[in-house]
Amino acid sequence: ATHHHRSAMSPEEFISRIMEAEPPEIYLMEDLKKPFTEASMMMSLTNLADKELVLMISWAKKIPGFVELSLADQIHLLKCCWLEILMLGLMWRSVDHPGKLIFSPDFKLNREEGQCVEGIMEIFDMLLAATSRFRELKLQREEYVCLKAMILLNSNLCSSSPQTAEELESRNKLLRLLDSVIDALVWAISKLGLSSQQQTLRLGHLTMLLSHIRHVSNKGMDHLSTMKRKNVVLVYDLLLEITSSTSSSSSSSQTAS
Ligand code: AOE
Repeated sequence: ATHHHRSAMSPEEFISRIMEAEPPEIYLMEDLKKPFTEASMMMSLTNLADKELVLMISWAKKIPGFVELSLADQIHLLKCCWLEILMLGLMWRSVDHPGKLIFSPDFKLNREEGQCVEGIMEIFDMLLAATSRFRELKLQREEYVCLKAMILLNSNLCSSSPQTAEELESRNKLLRLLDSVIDALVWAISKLGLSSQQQTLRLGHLTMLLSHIRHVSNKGMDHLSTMKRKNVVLVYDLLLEITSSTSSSSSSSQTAS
């Protein structure tokens, strides 16, 4: 009775669609005046994140099926996972540069440079540790894009249970979408020429890393809110980006705050 209609898309096609959705490299294009101060480093990080978040919204919309979810779900998913997505991207860019965090091609930091921002070295160390783990596993690009889509689609799953018929429908779409991403990741792993035992273990290791990323993201959020209390970080309401350009909804101005 719970058999879902599978989407028409093959795992191969799904992966190629999310590969195409990948955002371009972002350059900070600032004269980084070293040595950094707490304010200047946080300013550069915030400027970078601001550009990345705009691209993240267009990225999400290119994931097959995402824009068919209710607008409320789209927003909630992005709200829950934006820092995890940024962090996984950072880890991917940094994977071939042990000891360094490649925020962008023109903004690379090592852990010692974190000294000027209170509490940031602890986050840097967690980011570097997770990055090393991906290096050990030799994370492949196909796997990386699947994991990123998984973070987005999984971020919301355990919160409020759907009430209305519309919420229920969106929820079911979301679950089918998650099935597609899991299939895609399994397919990507199957291309690597491992024994089926090794494939199963790899799937386990990769998905378990997502709980570390959630953990680091929560720590990063705590850190960001202590920074905000010190007025170091500017916050932009990027949700307008979603609501102003979605075609599927008739109520596109209700979330403007
Ligand atoms: C990680 C990866 C990356 O590519 C960039 C950054 C920049 C800042 C870094 C963070 C990171 C890693 C963890 C750090 C953090 C600074 C302090 C923390 C090092 O320890 C993040 C800068 C974040 C700036 C805040 C921007 C406001 C975002 C608001 C988003 C929002 O309100 N909504 C609703 C979500 C919008 C969805 C797209």
